[in-house]
Amino acid sequence: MRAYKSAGCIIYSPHPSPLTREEGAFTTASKGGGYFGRKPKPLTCTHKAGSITDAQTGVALITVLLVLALATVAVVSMSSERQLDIRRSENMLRNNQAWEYAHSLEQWAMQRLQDQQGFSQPQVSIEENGGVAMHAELDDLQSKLNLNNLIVEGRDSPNDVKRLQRLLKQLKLPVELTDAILDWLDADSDIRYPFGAEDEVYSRKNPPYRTSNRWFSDVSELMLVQGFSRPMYETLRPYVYAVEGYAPINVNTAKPEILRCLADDISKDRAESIYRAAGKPFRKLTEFLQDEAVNDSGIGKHGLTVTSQFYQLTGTVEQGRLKLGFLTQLSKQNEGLVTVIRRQRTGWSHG
Ligand SMILES: [Ca+2]
Repeated sequence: MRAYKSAGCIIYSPHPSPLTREEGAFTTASKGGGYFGRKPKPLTCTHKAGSITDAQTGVALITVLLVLALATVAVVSMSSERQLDIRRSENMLRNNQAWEYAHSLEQWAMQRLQDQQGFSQPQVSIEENGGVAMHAELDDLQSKLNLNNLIVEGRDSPNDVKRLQRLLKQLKLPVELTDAILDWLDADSDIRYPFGAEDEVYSRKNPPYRTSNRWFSDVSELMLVQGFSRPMYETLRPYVYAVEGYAPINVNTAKPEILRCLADDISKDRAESIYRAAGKPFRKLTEFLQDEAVNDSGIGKHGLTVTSQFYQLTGTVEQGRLKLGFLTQLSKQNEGLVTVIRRQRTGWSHG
């Protein structure tokens, strides 16, 4: 066996090269073996105690890198959570601020209604220096048809059903949809022939559901009524609304499309003439019925009025990356008191 020096340490070669006799080669001829010449000195490591080998250095380096990697992952993870917390808090703060602005728009609308300023300026747009943009529009709901007028005290209201059918025909929608709407509203489970629908129809849908059998709480319920598609709903939506109970049509604010539904055979031109009647705004219903544009049109006094109780405020609040859409229904009592009867969010987005 032969020893070599390598990197400061003496190692033994597993395959020693033959030694010459001068170098002290081992001879097998000698009993028990022996050495010629000098005997190999014991080999010792030349490193001092506490010194680090290359292998140990590598292991230590890898350990340090691993610890650093783990620490980095932990720090990044904590940083991400803090970022989310900050963003969540910011969203909550801006959400609360946006609703406060929406409430201020409601106050604007309520003040307008209390002051009886009419609808000469039904829209308001405000842009603040702080980067807040607000827009709101006040509408008279009673310029449209209330879907809940179709059933009065548990029974069909023929005049109001006829008005809805005329509207559907005018909008080129199937008049037969009225059957399913009435079944949706009425308390019984009897299917109207031929286009009605009750639980046995809706329970076969996927997912299954049941008829409301009560007033519409929102016009979007129409999407659940048998026969309605989204395009049909979108076509009808601008002309109908839903408040609990019966709400007559205000002839002072009704659009020509609604005035045309008040009787059979009212032409588009006739409806325009009624809409532009010289006597507007009418203070009494008799004034409307006796107006030159109306008196021989076949329009009766049923379900008509010259004042309104129900209004709707539609608005948006934009604040930086946030945009809030809302809708508020307002009720004005005879004594002028205006209250919020319903409030809902119609849209919400973060940039
Ligand atoms: Ca029913």
